[in-house]
Amino acid sequence: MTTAPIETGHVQQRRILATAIPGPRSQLLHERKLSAVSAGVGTGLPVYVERAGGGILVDVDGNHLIDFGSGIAVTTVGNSAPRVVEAVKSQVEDFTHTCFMVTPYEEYVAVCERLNALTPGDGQKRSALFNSGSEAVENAIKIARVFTGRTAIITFEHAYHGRTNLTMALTAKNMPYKQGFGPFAGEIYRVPSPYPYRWPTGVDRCAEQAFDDFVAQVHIQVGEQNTAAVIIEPIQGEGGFIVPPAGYLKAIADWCAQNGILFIADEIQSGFCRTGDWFACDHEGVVPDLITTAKGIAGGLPLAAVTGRADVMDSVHGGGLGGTYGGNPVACAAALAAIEIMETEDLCGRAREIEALFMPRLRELAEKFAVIGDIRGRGAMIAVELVAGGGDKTPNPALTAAINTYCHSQGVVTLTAGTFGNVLRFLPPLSAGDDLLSEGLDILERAFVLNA
Ligand code: PLZ
Repeated sequence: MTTAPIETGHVQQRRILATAIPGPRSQLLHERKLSAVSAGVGTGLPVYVERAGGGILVDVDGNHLIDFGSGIAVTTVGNSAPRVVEAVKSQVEDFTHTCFMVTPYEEYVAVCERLNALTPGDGQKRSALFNSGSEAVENAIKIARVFTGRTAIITFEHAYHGRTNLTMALTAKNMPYKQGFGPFAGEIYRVPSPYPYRWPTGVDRCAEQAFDDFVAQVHIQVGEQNTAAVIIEPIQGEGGFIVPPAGYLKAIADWCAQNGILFIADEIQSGFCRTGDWFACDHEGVVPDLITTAKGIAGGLPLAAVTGRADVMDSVHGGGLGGTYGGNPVACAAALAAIEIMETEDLCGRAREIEALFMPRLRELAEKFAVIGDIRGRGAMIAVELVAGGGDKTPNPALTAAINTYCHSQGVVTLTAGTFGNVLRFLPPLSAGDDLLSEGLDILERAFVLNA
């Protein structure tokens, strides 16, 4: 039996393989998918889910899979967390939509109050709510441009900020996100990412040189006076869980402040207890001017936000921000419940426990398998980067895919990431118990034994 730290609903917290993965019912559904859904929408593991809770996904064939992905860092409080379900049911019975821009409601205001209080910094803040992470990022850029009267935006190598036109321009990786979808939004400039493991002159020089490069390139290519904002993921997500060296984020934020440039932290993947703090910026004492959030905020319902300095957020003309569904009351009710769970169950502490469980196991693996070039991340946002091995850092996407596929076949839903497709990332729900997580790690270990 698993010791689940928080309520997990009615899903048995055990891995059960009832059929091959994917099973016959999933395969039938997948055939329907192929003839009904655009080929442009991919699926990492075509098991069709019927129920989920705690650390388990149950598929239509009765397989119970261990969830190491949380639907890409969304179900931090667990799937269908009982308190979220209650809040949603009650809100659905009251009303489902009015459009906040037409006739407002308390839930939207309450979510903004919570965001203003929980995000880094003690100053006066304001928030605005949207539907997706990409939309939040787009709006953060709009707000930064209005406030500064400048247009240029600085983004990083390995960055991921979304799939809409402006956010594709911010995103670094061409395949699959950008290929053929241009032209992209203008006035976006890309600078080197502080990637310690791959920094050409070595990890020790990364913080200082990456910062110097940043300053030089903004000055030479863009001009500080033209730059509205720098947008950065405090831990790069899709790019491969790249953790900048200590002090780097603070140096960039301070430099931004000196130059009248806004510092935007995209905490869509790293926020809401995922890294062992409410937000990854907290770890370094960095206070962004604007912060974008989504994913973990609402226990699986679609909600996103921009939160930031009141003077910046209020610089936008009335009616300049909005959208039909932004801050939908059902999503807001879910967010209020999810945030309450994070607080009362100390999910930041739980994320740190998960780090303490994963890290030693991964270090042991790295001692046995030279193909593990790097282990990194914080809290329950952890990754291993796979390389050729023996001092050769050539990315190893083939092995990464093989290990991922093996884990899937054994009922562990792992995810890959990384510009070079050679990163296995672990984002378990914080509601998953230690036994389940350990079992998932046992299977990961077997995947290395069989494939590496
Ligand atoms: N910013 C930091 O991680 C979404 C993308 C999955 P949306 N990451 C998962 C995929 O392949 O589409 C993300 C993120 C960061 C922005 C976003 C975008 O958030 O809610 O997917 O729009």
